[in-house]
Amino acid sequence: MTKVLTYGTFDLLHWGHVHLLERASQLGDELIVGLSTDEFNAEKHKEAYHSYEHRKYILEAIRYVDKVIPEKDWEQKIKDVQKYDIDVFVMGDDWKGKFDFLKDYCEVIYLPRTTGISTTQIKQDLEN
Ligand code: C2G
Repeated sequence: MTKVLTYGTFDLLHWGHVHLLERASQLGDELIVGLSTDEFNAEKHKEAYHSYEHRKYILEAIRYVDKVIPEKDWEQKIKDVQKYDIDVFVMGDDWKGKFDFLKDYCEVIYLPRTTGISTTQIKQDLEN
């Protein structure tokens, strides 16, 4: 049983997010998503449109996602990898290199980020 882990805010869920989740799920048998809490988003200098509970509700409806856990801080990843017996850690390659410390605990894969879509772009387009 290969277990995959990824993290993110996943606000205003769009096809770039889903494409990441789809590819991550194809790397194993179970995909766990660490979803940034509203408080952690503030630490990331992000303000999500949807609350944590609503973003969790949406993610749990996606066929590629098996479990959603809260991402509360930058320090929890090693503990999460050990707690959930993770084999593969995945992030979009806008994070390339940032989580290489996890290579001591599991495989680390950065997938190409989907171009042409982002939550920021959606917000900007809707403002105009
Ligand atoms: N992503 C993507 N293509 C896009 C937009 C996002 O592949 N067009 C990927 C990102 O690379 C990330 C995931 O989708 O792997 C979630 O993106 P965000 O919700 O923006 O997450 P982020 O703010 O990058 O938080 O500890 C890690 C952080 O919580 C990551």
